[in-house]
Amino acid sequence: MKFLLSLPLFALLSFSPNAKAQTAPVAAAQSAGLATAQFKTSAVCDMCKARIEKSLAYEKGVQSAVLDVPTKVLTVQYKADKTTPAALRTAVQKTGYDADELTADARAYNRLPDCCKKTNAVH
Ligand SMILES: [Cu+2]
Repeated sequence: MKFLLSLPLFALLSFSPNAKAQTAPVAAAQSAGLATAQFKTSAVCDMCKARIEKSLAYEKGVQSAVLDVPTKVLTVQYKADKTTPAALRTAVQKTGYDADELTADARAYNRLPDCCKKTNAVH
């Protein structure tokens, strides 16, 4: 009987440190306020990739920006209290590329090298 009574206590003692270890990283991610957004762009090559990633890296609140050339999808990790997906889309437009349904800023687009214009297929 004594053994049976001590079991739940033992279970509590041994499981609570584990529970803490599991929730800690989640809590840390939440307090940092990191969010992820993905945009379909009009990038066609590695030069576009470098241009967009560099441009987004200078945007306020951006943690990381990675463009996948074959799918043209830009994945941005950002601090949710510093910027918004709308602001990030605008940054992509100002770099000369489409972002989802938004069309590239015309002046920025015209400054792109010919090989980076969206009339070109992905290469
Ligand atoms: Cu390009």
